[in-house]
Order: sequence, then structure tokens, then C-alpha cells
Amino acid sequence: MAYRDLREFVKLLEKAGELKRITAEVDPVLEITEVTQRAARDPKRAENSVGPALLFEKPKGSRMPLLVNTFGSVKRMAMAFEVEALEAVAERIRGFLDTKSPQGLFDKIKMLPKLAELGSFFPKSVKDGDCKQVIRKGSDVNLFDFPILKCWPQDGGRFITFPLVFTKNPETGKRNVGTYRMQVYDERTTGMHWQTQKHGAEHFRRAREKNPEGRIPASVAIGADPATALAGMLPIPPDLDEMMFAGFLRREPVELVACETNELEVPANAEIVLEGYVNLNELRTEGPFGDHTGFYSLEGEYPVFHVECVTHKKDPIYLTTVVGPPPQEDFYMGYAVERVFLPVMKMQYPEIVDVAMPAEGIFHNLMIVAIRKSYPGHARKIMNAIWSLGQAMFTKVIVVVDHDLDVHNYSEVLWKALCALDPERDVQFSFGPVDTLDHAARMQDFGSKMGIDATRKWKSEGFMRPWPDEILMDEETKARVAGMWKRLGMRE
Ligand SMILES: Cc1cc2nc3c(=O)[nH]c(=O)nc-3n(C[C@H](O)[C@H](O)[C@H](O)COP(=O)(O)O)c2cc1C
Ligand SMILES: [Mn+2]
Repeated sequence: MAYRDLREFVKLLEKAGELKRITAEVDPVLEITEVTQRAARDPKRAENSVGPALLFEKPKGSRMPLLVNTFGSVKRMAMAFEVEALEAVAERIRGFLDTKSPQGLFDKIKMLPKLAELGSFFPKSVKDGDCKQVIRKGSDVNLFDFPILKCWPQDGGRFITFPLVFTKNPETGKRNVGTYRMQVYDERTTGMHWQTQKHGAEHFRRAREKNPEGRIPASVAIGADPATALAGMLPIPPDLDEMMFAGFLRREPVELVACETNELEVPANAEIVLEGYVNLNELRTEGPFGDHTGFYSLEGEYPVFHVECVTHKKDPIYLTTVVGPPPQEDFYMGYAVERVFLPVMKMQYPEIVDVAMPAEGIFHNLMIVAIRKSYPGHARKIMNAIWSLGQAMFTKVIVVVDHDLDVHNYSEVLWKALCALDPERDVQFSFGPVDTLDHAARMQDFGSKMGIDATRKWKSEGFMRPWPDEILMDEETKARVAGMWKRLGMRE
């Protein structure tokens, strides 16, 4: 059974010992971040976790609780998707992809809605929802009712960090849902930080082409059942509905309810909904913001969201997340995405054996890819494939290794990849779109990338020397020494 809403997930987390309640008053300005950082880096916790989810019952200056670090471990990501291990989600996706076998990757992903028709994962419109228990319009709207975080000292203000931003493609009417942070400017105005390659930004541009002086409706849901809440960050193709995908993940359709003041629909189980619009001729300075790179993203000009109506549950939970020096909660979200979409990647490129994105690479800086190399230049082909694959286009450094290397063992990757290099020969540069947050790029959004071919080199690639074997002791000697171990006076 799918989680009904966020609080049902909170209950389960608490039962599983994965949630800590904090009853004392804590300030959403900086203090909640610092508490989260300290709790997350508790050395007594398991390695693959950044500490428990935290429910702050009394954020200073607000009457509602705040939930953070909700998805900050592999275990909690699996709980969010109601599976024992993330591979089970990957397996389900693979099962669907196997049923029919269209050609391209995008075709394959696009198959999902068709297949979903069978399983009826399509969102369902309903008349009413808990998100409408309280409705405030016009001058009754005050974003400062919510415990919105100022995360880091140099942040330009308070930021809504975990929203689901709903817009419609003005040409096709298709919905998009993206998680884009929102800086609060005043009671009823925020920034809208959709980066230029993201689908919300595309809707904005298409609408502006038609009517530069107009506006597009936008609605924002904060907090929903876990699959729905996580759907906004999924790197899925532009015309695939995130709410359909959420339905697929939770195995039950997402229930959507019409907004009060615009044409959009939002999850009926949302904790909080902000309804409004974005002017097509208005930009405003956004940032700085302590970002998931571990550095501040600098000020930039972004669209502005005007809130006309707020609806929420009687006793809403404000869902948020803190990004900052890795690893933070978002690393575990990204890791789940990596695991869940790996079979999709492998289907298009069967030579891919495994991929890893170390936390320190903050998703877009480093991808290690193991391939079963079959022909000369194969590693280069895979680099180009990754640079053309959805948001993987942002990958700054790709390291391609042979299939017998464990990409998750970073010290082995460092050792063997470096040994396999003749840098001038094996490093390839490429130009293209880069992540907006890359502060080293020569200009925002455009720059260079590097591919490193760290596979064994072949004669057919012009490498005429023999390639040495890795040093391994033979099994016979190992067994013999194991037998004499005690006799040698060595400790077991
Ligand atoms: C916590 C969090 C905050 C994010 N903030 C932003 C943001 O401010 N701007 C942005 O463009 N992407 C942001 N992202 C990444 C997008 O959510 C992600 O790229 C998503 O796939 C975008 O959806 P779209 O492909 O429908 O545009 C954030 C992701 C997470 C997990
Ligand atoms: Mn999208």
C-alpha cells in the first residue's frame, strides 16, 4: 500500500528508529542547519547514512513542525520507495522496458506511460484533498508563516529548498514538475531558480516567445507522500509526467486536485500548496545560496514567483532539506537515481557494466563508468554517449575503466586508472552545456568536459607494447601459507 501522505511516512520512520523529534525551540535561521550537520555527522551511525531524519517540533517564529534529512540514507530512500533494496525499483523498471523493445533510450522511457496505462498509474483527478483544509488568499498570504530556512551565513535570504514546482507547457499543455529552490523576497514573492536547461525554464521561454508581457501559472507543493515528493528531482525526459512516474513508483495513482486560483493541479495529499504565477518580463537577483557543491552559488538573474493563494493541511509539516558540503541528504537522493536508472542506461548501452558517482563529485563533476570494451575507441564512444544522455550531459569528468574494475572501490579506481593512463593520448576534451552551479566554467552554463580513457590499451588502438598482468599470488601458495600461519607465530 502506498503511503497516503508525508505524515504516514514520518510515522513509519519513527517506528523504524529513523527519526528524531526535537522538542526544544530552534531557529530556522542557521541553527536548524547546524543541528542537522552535527546530527548527520554522528560518528556512531552506520557509514552509509548521514544521521536520522529530524522533526523540529518548534521552529522559532512558526507554529508548524519542520522535517529535514528525511531521505538522508540508502535505507530511507529504499523505505520511501517501499522496497528492501533500491535494485528492486531498477528491476521493476527493467521489467517494463523488457516487455517491448523500442530503439532509443527516450523511446524506452516514453514507453512507460503506455505501459502504465495497463497498470493505471496515471494521476487521478479528485474533487477535494487535505491540502485544502486551510485556504488563504490575497493579503492573507504570508510566507513567513512557514519555518523557511536560511541555511548558511552568506545566503541571500530564506529559501524554500524542497518544493515541487508545477507548470504546463504552453504549447502542448503537458505538465512538468521540478524541484527548484525558491528564495523568499517578501510575504508573497519568491525567486524561481529553474536553471536554463530545466523543463520549467523551457515552459517559461516558450510562453515568453508567444507573449513577452504575459505570465504563466505556477503552483508549488511542499511535502507529499515520499515518491511524489521525490518526483520533482528525477531526471526524466521533458514530456514524461513526473506525477505519472510517481504513480509508477508508489504503485498507485497520485491524486491531484485543482488549484483555487489557477488552471493547474497539485497533489491532494500535499502538506502545503502555493498558487500563483511567474511574469514573463520580470527577472530579479537571486542568491547567493550555499549550494550542494559545498560552495555558494553566486547571485544571478532569475524569474519571480508571485503567490496569490496558499492552501495547507490543518496541521502541516514543512518539508525541507539542507544542501552544503557533501555528503548531504541530496547525495542519497542522487544515489537512488543512479541505481534506479542504471538498467535504463544499460539497455541503451549494454556495454556499461556499472557506474559510480562519488559524493565528492557532487553528481555532475565525476562519473566512473566500467565497460566491457569490444572495439577500438569504445571508451570514447561511451563518453560521448553519456554527454548526450539527459542531465548526464553535465558530467564534467568521465573516467572509463574496464569491466573487471569495481567502480565503487574508489581507491582501486584511482590506482588502476592512473596506471592505465598516457595522459596526452587518453584524455579527451569536449565542449558543451555545463551545470549552472559550476563556478569554474569560463561562463555560466557553457564550458568544457574531460573524458579519461583508463581502459587497457589495445594494439588496434595503436598501442604496440605488451600490457602487464596485475600482481596476484597463486592460490596454491596462499593455501600453503594459510596452513603454516599459526606455526609462524602470526596472529589469526
Ligand atoms: C534539494 C534539491 C534542490 C534542487 N534545486 C534546484 C534548483 O534550484 N534549480 C534547478 O534547476 N534544479 C534544482 N535541482 C535539480 C532538479 O530538481 C533536477 O534537475 C530535476 O530533474 C529538474 O526537473 P526537470 O527535469 O523537470 O526540469 C534540485 C534538486 C534537489 C534534490
Ligand atoms: Mn521534467
